Amino acid sequence: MLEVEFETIPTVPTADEVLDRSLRRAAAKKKLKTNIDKANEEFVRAVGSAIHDKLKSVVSSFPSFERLPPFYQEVTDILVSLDRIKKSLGAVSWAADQARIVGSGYTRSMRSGVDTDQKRRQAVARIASIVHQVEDDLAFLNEARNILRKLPHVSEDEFTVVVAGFPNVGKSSFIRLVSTAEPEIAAYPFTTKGVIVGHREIGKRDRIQFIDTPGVLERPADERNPIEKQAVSAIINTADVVLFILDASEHCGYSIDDQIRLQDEIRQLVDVPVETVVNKADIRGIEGYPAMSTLTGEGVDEVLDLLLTYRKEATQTNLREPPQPETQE
Ligand SMILES: Nc1nc2c(ncn2[C@@H]2O[C@H](COP(=O)(O)OP(=O)(O)OP(=O)(O)O)[C@@H](O)[C@H]2O)c(=O)[nH]1
Ligand SMILES: [Mg+2]
Repeated sequence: MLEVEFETIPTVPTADEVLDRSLRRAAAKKKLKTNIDKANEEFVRAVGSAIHDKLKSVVSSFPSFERLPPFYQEVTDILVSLDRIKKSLGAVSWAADQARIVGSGYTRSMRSGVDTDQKRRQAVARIASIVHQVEDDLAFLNEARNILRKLPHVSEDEFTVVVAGFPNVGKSSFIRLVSTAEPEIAAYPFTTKGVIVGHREIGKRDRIQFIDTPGVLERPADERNPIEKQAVSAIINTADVVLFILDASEHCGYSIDDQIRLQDEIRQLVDVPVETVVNKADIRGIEGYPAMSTLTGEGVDEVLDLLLTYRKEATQTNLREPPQPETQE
């Protein structure tokens, strides 16, 4: 399983923090030298290399986005812009190299006979200006880090049901009933603002992954907001089966026709099965679709059983392993 390491990205320091820390370290080294020229030389070399190391460690604390699963690449792009992250990482890496180059250049220039105190001050000013040039990049990377670390863990290996539909139709109510996830439920649209992951144990050793998504409106893809775009990305990139929930009561605030059009769009977007069920059947059902009510619990087990039939098919076709006998579960 490819682990997504967003949670382990440490806080990205500000430009001033990078400078203060490196100057303090270098000052400690300078104290060890008794000859003033040697001390200045050591100081400048140490500042350059401390800044180099710190900035490079910022860059390497971010994962290489090309190697992440497509869902994480897309969501990163939706939430913080992949291009901007790459540009900022490039700028910080450049500053790291420049700091070391300038540090060792000044170190070499401190021959006997030159005013090494003056050289030291010039070197520190040059290096500080390099670090300040990437001040905005460091601040942006810290914002990105704060957003990315909150993304849920989506496993690529587990059989995954993605629950989709218009806002307010009862997606989160279903996820709450059948999985470990505890999404917020409320009587207004866009209660769920990001992808939420839960699990359900199947037998003793196995589990499936349930993904709750924000509601999606029936409108052109480029008009969708970032919340809807995350939902579409999860549907396209993570689902083994999509559970599309219709609200026939229209209590959600949207017409059945619009909901069916969205369902058709999603069927076109994915290669996996899309199972459509009608929720809020305690108010109203539609002929021809399985019905459930997350309020009364009616029909929910049947919907789960239906989803699990896809899991068996996926197990047989993907893994080419014989299904486990039912009696052992
Ligand atoms: N009568 C009835 N109400 C339901 C049922 N399921 C959900 N609701 C209500 O519908 C509203 C929306 O439920 P949520 O589960 O938050 O819907 P959602 O699809 O996750 O909504 P978003 O996150 O906004 O997209 C809440 O007021 C629920 O109590 C149901 O089976 N019957
Ligand atoms: Mg929800």
